[in-house]
Amino acid sequence: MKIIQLFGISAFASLAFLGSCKPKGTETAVSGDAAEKVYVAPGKYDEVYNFVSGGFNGQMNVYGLPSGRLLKVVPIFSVNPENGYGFSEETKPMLETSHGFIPWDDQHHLELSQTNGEQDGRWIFANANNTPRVARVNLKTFRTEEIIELPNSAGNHSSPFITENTEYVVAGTRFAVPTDDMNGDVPINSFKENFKGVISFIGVNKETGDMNLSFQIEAPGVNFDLSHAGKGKSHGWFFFSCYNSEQANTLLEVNASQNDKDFIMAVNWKKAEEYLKAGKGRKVKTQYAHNKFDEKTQTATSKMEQEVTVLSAKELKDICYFMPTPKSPHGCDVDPTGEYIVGSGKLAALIPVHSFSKMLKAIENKEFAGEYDGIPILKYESTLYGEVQKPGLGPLHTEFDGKGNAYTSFFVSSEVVKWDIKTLKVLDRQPTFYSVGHLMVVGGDTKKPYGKYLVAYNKITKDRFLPTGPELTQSAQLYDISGDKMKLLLDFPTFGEPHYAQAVPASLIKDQQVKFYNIADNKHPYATKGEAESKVVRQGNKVHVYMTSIRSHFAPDNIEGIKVGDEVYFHVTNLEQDWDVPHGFAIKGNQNAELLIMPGETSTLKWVPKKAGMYPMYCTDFCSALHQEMQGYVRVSPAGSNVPLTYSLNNKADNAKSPVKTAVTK
Ligand code: K7E
Ligand code: CUA
Repeated sequence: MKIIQLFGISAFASLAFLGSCKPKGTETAVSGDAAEKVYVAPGKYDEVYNFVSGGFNGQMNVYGLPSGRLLKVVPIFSVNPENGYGFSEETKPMLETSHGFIPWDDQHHLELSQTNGEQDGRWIFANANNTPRVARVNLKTFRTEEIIELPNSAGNHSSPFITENTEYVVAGTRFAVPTDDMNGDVPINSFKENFKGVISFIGVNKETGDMNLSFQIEAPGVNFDLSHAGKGKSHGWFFFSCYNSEQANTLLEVNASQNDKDFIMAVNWKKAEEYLKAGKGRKVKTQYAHNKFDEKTQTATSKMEQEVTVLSAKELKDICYFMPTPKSPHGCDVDPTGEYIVGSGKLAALIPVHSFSKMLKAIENKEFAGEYDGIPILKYESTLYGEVQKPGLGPLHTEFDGKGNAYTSFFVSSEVVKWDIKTLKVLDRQPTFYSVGHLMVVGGDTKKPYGKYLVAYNKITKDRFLPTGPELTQSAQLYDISGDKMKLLLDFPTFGEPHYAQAVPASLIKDQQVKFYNIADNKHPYATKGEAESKVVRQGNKVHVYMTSIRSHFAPDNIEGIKVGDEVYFHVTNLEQDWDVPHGFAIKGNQNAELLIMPGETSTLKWVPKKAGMYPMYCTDFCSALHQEMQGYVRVSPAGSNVPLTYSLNNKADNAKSPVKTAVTK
């Protein structure tokens, strides 16, 4: 999110002072023992996994903390040539949508699965902002296993936040849009009649993690921005910040900044469940893709779903309530006890803290200030616990340390501010370099934060790293929050544009890692479980190569008789049964990317040679001392040629032991 542009327009003079400013004290900000605290000696492990959203690179990046070392890039919503995600035949279906195959998205928020409000290390969920989707990544394999598209939505921003037992992953639409069963082909200025803000509840299977779109709630047409689930005493509720209660459809930086207060919408999802059971939902015809990667076949499938059940917040009076919240709230964060709901108004000069118990009372006593599009508005004073006064400028996001403290990021005044949740007193402030967006405390949005570290994900890099042309690297900063005062420890560069992040003690995840796939369990329809089974099969103009790879050769490695006009599928099975021995596969002229095949896995590269010639293929991953010998040839003849389709391995003129075999033709 490029908030800075919010403040760029001079017509909006009252806000001109809010442009980001460079904090003083860059040099003195780091204390003496910082180096010691982030030093992870060679051969030693980091203490924490940090999962960082990739923003406009569509991926998730995994760092070790406190070192800030990059461990892995996990492709989720964008194709990744490095390992063939979205390029191999097996993974292409993961990126199917109702708009067809989409190779990219904008990934903002991540949320780890929880049990009883604590991290359980099973899955991490990710949102796609542009073409609304939610993904689930398995933390045993660090692979994206499932992606579900969201109908009736656009700009899936307040997502993917989860309930305390991962009952639901929840997603609110940022753009209000006409629902899919309405004609979306309407004048844009019919916003007020036709546009709705829909919230999706995605159910998660406790054992398998499988997602399904359980129901949606149709709410007024506003921009839902961020959210968090209630926890503990507020379990059963969900909270969404929204802006544009003005319902502007143009020049939002001015027109959606008119109202003194927008809202946090409280959703009673247990109540919504009751209405769903009672059949109060409307079945809406729509189309959305549901894509799953099956570990047994190592293949993804994409299914087009046709219907979703929608509950109307307007008709079912008691599932949604609006809590007025100053100045276009962005972050919407719930403290570890579930009592305090913090709204961060991007343009506010204070931080309002709502009380869950006061909210319940206000609902009971009908302390309403009116209605907004049929939804009751609670009185500001009735739900307000208190306001943090003069905290800084441009609050965005808040996390918690489990010791009664909150940490809020301030974009405009470029700082992290620590304050006491009960007394609402500011305890400490530290500059960030520069203009922090999201921040994250390890476990900071769960019932039991781990605390210790805080990371600021900054929007502006300026002078922090060696310059690299017009675009500078993205920047994160690590703080020690174990003492009374926060201490800046480290700068580290990040990929894409990080927004939210999650982190978990490494001990929860590191010992559950899948080391390789058991070849005996490989149910891929084109698996080749031994070199002797390798073969080539022609079916019309389709040629299937059942190929194996093992240090350091392919079988077969000589193929002749491919013709121009053929579609060749290299199904490469990696026969290795050892940790971290992938083989790669690429062939001259392939118009996709390499394959990177894990031990015991089968992956498929589609190759359509355009002209006759000799085509070398090779392994791209340095797998042994003789990796450079891991290569072969494919001979391509003109269409209609009568060169027979043959294949071989180790067929030398003076060695008849490995004869050339003729392809099976079906
Ligand atoms: Cu960048 Cu959560 Cu999309 Cu705030 S959002 S920074
Ligand atoms: Cu296999 Cu290099």
